[in-house]
Amino acid sequence: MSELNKIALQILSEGKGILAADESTATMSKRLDAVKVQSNEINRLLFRQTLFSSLSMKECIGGVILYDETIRQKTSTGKTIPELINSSGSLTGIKVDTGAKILAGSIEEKVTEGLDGLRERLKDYYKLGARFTKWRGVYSISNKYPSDLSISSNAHALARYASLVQEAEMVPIIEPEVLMDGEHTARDCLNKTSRVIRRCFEELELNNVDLSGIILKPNMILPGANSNEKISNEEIAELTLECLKNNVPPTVPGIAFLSGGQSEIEATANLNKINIKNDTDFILSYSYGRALQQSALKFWSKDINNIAGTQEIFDHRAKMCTLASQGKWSENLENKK
Ligand code: 5MM
Repeated sequence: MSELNKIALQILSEGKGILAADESTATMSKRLDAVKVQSNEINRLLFRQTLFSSLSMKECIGGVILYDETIRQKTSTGKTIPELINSSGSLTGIKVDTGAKILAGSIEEKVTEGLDGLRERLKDYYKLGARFTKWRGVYSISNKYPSDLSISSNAHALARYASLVQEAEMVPIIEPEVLMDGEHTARDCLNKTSRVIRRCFEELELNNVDLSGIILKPNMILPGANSNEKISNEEIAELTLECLKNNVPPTVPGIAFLSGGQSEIEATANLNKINIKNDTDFILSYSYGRALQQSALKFWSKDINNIAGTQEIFDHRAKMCTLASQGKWSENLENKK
């Protein structure tokens, strides 16, 4: 078993998942504006360190993805944020892409940037305590998108990123996110996500990436956010598993879904059903941003010094997600806080 494979398995062991707290300053400011808290370095740190020092970090959160600002911050007791995360047995991850920019040659689509100088930045992040990384490609769905250009440009960048990360002895999370926006059906989402993921693996193999030392972070297969189609958790689970079985090589140890704008309960219920129906060898867990933090953020915004209350809300969410990644969640557990 390679060191990278061990790290990937450690992050996703025993139902544990990943807390995606890597919102860029622009996105975090949007989240804080929405709950009427001023977005400054101190408040961003306060909210995040509140989550990172909660009880569920030990039992539920195998890894936390940070943004550049946070990995360099210290808590009031002088610990660095990676030290705080590691103290509960969780691993520190870092978002290393520099964001999705308009793709030349395609009017509306985006390609994720950040390869320039990445080898040097990775050395720095390793010294700061990171053991895994994240890069997110975004794809929109419509009758003409995602285009072949967007599919191949993002796959190429993801693969070059992954190869550099493994060279730096860290585990790359590969996040090809097919967005939920649109009126498309779940079948469309299945077909387009399948093409996207297939192409990513072609490029990863071309770049000699060790597939046993990565974590895939895909979207679930869902109808578009503006579609009239209503499908059950059961169908979502079946389509999602079909997509993974047909397109992800079995050497990949773990898959951690993004929540992509689903509510906390939807993201939990769908993950639970996927695990109940899981007939693959993949570990199927979560790497949620909004679906882990939304309620905690709302509560915290009412009194940013109520650390224990905020942690209680976060602990509950993390526990529900960890149960879901073992297929042990049920709706009535939501009320037993
Ligand atoms: C937490 O949000 C991440 C960063 O977004 P920006 O770079 O746009 O600020 C994002 O990549 C996130 O990790 C994934 O999209 C998953 O988050 P959700 O909220 O969809 O689970």
